[in-house]
Amino acid sequence: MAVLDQLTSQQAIDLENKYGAHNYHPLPVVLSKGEGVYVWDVEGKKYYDFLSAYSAVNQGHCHPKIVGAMVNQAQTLTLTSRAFYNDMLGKYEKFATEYFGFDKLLPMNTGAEAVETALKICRKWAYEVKGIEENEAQIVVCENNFHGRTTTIISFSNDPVARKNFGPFTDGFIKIEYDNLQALEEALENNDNIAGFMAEPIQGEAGVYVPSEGYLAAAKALCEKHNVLFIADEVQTGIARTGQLLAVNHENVQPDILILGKALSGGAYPVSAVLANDSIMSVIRPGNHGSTFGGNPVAAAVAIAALEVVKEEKLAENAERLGKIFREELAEFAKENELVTLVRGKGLLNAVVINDTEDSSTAWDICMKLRDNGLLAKPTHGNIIRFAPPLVMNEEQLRDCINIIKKTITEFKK
Ligand code: IF1
Repeated sequence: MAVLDQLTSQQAIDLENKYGAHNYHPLPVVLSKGEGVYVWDVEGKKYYDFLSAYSAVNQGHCHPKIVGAMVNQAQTLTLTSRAFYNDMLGKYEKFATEYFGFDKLLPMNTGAEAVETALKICRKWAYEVKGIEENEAQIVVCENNFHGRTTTIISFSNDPVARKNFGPFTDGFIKIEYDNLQALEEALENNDNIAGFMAEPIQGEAGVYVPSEGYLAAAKALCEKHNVLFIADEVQTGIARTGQLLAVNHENVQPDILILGKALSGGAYPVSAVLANDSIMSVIRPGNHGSTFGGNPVAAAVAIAALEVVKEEKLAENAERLGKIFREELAEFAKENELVTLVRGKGLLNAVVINDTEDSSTAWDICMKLRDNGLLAKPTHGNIIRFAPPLVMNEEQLRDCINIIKKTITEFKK
């Protein structure tokens, strides 16, 4: 078999199993093409994508404008490193800072790198601006968080599978209950060493857990009162997914540090960023931080196009409108179907909680049937199915998908 011969699904799965590290347990479907809200497997079967690469593909698969910008830039200049200037990065930084309302942007590639970057900026700010004694800074984070997979980030995870046997871990983090303002207040009070509070505006991996209304605004106010930076990890919730450009916009909150990734490129290329105002970002000086690929011209061209698509195609408004229909329809369905406990979410980041024990395989088995019926979704922790289609979906397609979901669950037998 030549390396690039067309494979069957089983051949592709066998190759990954034999030659790839086993760090994932994918749903058995092998995709070879995508367009808009659809993907196709190698046998030509068409599916609705209800994962959107964990919300990276908000703009839809292979968006022509984004791919066009990428191809065009790839044929011109791909990488200079930051040892030299390139003629795209500054344009992108101006565009993106004005777009999100910050003074400065620091470009990286993956979400985890951007989270690491935010933590480093926060600590340096604590020592050089807030005046915390060196090595004493602490950052408050939330239980059941997901911020990525580097050693520092898993240091404050409480997922045993993500952590076990990867220690020793990084110090300097305090974990509090999510959506609990009193816990935050207690952590901030009587502790002058707190540098920042980092949270996901909606906890994704925890099962699309939407905090109480007002939580983010009140948390931001508490941070201000205690001179602590409010760090929003919008890697998954950002860029129109929840029905606003950022999930913090639902509560009119401007974070001190904003972390973006995933849909910043529309899924075409790894692009992440940290945004902050000058008073914070100015602690970063030459040599403090960087990346070979961060801020490369292809990433810059792709990100500009991806952000333009979000506004041109009114993706936030669409997510808001379709999200309401999705939750209304499935909440109705949950009343009559005993397998569905509830549906929750915001915009087009939603989850359906399956009525079974956390360790049962029901959610997985339903996802297999959804696959058979032409819709791809993935279970998360605790028998929950996440539903997050590309935001370029239209109402007719959404209603078609709701019917597939209802039919699949109605016919499902444990
Ligand atoms: C995997 C979940 C989603 C993120 C937030 C940073 C990152 C992520 C809020 C890191 C990444 C991913 C990565 C993916 C699974 C996934 C995920 F199920 F684990 F929770 F999206 F829902 N902050 N989320 O959600 O970004 O370094 O991956 O670019 O397999 O690890 P990254």
